Amino acid sequence: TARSEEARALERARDLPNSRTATDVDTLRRAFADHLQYSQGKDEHTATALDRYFAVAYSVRDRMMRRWIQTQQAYYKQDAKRVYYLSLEFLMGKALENNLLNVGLYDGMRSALSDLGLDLADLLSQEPDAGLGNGGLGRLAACFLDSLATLSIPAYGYGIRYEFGIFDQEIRNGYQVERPEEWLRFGSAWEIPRPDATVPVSIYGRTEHYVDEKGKLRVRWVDARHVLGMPYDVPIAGFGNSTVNTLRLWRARASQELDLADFNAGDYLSAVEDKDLSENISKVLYPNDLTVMGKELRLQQQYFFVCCSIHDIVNRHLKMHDGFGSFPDKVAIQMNDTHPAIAVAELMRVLVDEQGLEWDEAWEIARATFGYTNHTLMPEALERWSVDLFGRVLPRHLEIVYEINRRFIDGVRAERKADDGAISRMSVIEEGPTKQVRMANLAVVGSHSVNGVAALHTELLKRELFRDFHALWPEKFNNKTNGVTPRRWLLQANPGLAKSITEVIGPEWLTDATQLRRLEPLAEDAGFRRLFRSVKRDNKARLAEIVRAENGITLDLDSIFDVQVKRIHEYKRQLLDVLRVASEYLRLKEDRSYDPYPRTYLFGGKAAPGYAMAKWIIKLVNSVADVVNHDVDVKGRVTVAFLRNYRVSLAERIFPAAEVSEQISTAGKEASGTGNMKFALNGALTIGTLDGANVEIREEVGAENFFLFGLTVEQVAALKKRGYDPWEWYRNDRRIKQVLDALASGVFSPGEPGLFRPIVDSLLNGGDPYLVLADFAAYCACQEEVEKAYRDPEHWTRMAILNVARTGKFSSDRTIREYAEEIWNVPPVRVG
Ligand code: IMP
Ligand code: B1N
Repeated sequence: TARSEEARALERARDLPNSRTATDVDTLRRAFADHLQYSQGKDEHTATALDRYFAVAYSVRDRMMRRWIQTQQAYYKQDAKRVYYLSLEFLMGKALENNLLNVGLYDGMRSALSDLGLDLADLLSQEPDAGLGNGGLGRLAACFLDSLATLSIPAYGYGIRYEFGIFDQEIRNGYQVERPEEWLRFGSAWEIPRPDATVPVSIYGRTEHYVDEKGKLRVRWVDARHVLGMPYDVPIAGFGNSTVNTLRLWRARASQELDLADFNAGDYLSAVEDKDLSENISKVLYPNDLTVMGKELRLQQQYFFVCCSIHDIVNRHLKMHDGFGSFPDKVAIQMNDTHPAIAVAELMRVLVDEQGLEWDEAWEIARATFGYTNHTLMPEALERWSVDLFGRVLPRHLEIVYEINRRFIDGVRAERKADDGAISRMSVIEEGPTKQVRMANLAVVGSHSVNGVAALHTELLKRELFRDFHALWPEKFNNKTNGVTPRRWLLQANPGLAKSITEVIGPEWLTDATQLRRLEPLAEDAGFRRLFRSVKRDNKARLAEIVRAENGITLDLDSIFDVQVKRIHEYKRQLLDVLRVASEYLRLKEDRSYDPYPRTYLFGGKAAPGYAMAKWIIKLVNSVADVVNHDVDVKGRVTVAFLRNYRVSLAERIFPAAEVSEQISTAGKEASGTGNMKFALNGALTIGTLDGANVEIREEVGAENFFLFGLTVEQVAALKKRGYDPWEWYRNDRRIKQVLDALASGVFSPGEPGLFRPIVDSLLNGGDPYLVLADFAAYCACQEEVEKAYRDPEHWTRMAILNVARTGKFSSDRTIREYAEEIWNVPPVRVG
């Protein structure tokens, strides 16, 4: 056939000498030289560091291309079952170093460049972070992509190609200032636009019910506005195999022929202005972590990327299959929280309205295809759309949601499986003054699997948020404890430790993290402990260099590096941490004989732009830092720094340097946490509550290697039930009274005495909903235990090594293996 003719000719053409495939050092250097010349159009006089970065990136990308095509061909030829991970966030960070390591080109490229007098590390730093996410949920999606490719699972990520990802955080006078981050200003080396695979998307308009030629009652969506979704594909290479999967990100483009053509010549300019409006859909990531805003544009984003993705998935299926009988055997779709939950209604619309399936058949297919992961119990993060807004933007989907709900409720009623109270709580539509669509209920009803992200979180889901659903469908609920990729978070971030580990136990841990257990005996090896400490010290020095350059603060490398980095949120209790630091300061001031072990407290994290209290917490950390760092009385004992613009690439510097990991959320509030895992994997010891995955981390590393404090979920509930009055704690605990009085009187805000009233107020008069005061004393006592342990360096190092050795469970490879086997039923497809 013509195609195989073409294939043979292409193969012959590719076999000619070229600089794009071979991986020896000389050819890598040739590839770099060629890309500098032919792709960047630069010579050694005009090339910038960024040009050189691009030349390296393109050289690596070339070497991923064949594998990428072969992987996709293998999936096609084997008609493999695919997994589609739908997520509004993918917090990828930088790609070059990760790709170099995953495809095995790191050492070769470093030598190739060093022969040219170039330092690979300098070029790596040129790449902007792809910050297409807020925090844990988005970074989890990125770790999952790495594990999916490494486990050879046929998988695709689907999301939005935001023009602006998470904002760049500046600190001015101690306050957070947000600036847009133009990560695409110089173009991306990794994305490949696929205009040929563009998908039309409808929004607004109305529905028409009609009878078709066969006399069947059908519905069409008319008078809609149209937008186009253009895919940009990013290759995702597995580690140590030949798999290259695809992350497909959709960009909104104005639909010229559909809408612009409707305007007559006189309206030309407004027609072109209108184009901007449609393209707004993929402009910016909503910067809220764990709060929903109910904005129309956000609903448009959700539907836009879901519509494009479902269209793509259905098309790929129809290319190989005649109908939808085998759809759930060939397709698994995982919804990352409820942000893509409209997919349930969209697949129903496509199957019923467009493909002409009967409702019951379509519904069975949809349920068997979808899985839903819940990531939080926080009420402010539960997505609800007013029926009004929903019906205006997505008129047909509202009808479908009503129909799904009607059939669901009729079924439950008919089988007498729930009482009226339970039914109204499970209804997808919340009745009341303004009716709302409950996206979590839609996701539960429309999926065959609902999972939480840590054992405790899943138990609370079953007991609280989804209690009625759990009683109805207990078999639907399951736990998948989160994980992180050991490639980025140990091999890449902490090359010193990774090398030491590989030297003693070999490289198998990179794809089987449980092998880290073989380090356990090394905890008793004084030589290994010395090596471990020297690696940690080098990492502390690397981080200290950043803090010196950014904050102008010189860190004491002999001090304890005590770190809390994560989004700023009241439930995460950065306040508990900083209030204790402030209290330590006051104690040092009043008691000249108090001699704590020198400690450096590092904070980092972004506040949602509209979250006033989170912004006050940032200001407080910076103010405490100003006072403490400049007071000669405490100099050297306590140092505080707020690291601006916490992001994936900075995190890669922070975790390896940390010694104490602060995981101090109010019990029951943190669904899992993943930063907690990255710290432990890098040998930091956790001070933490029994919350999220902390519980399982403690189980793995052993209670004696974990600093536990604070109220449990049950104790929190009991205290609240009894009636928690923070004033009691204020009156009865001298340290609490002292530090809150100091805050209120302006000790930490010289010249602005009332500045921190809002914080004191929220704790004392606002009811202290996250029990900062109730856990304060226990936290302080536990920190004394931390200090005592640190004073014995051999003992501390033993504990740290055991933390590394025993955190293999928290590899995202384990998590993904569980999803693949227990939810998706997808076997791996080996490539090459
Ligand atoms: P995709 O799923 O549309 O991205 O296509 C994946 C891969 O399937 C492509 O890279 C092709 O190699 C292969 N493929 C798609 N359509 C055909 C076909 O009609 N014949 C042979 N291979 C195909
Ligand atoms: O998801 C992470 C967990 O480790 C964290 O504990 C959890 O807080 C986080 C709405 C969220 N849950 N919900 C969100 C993010 C953005 C948004 O617009 C909610 N993030 C989490 C991974 O499981």
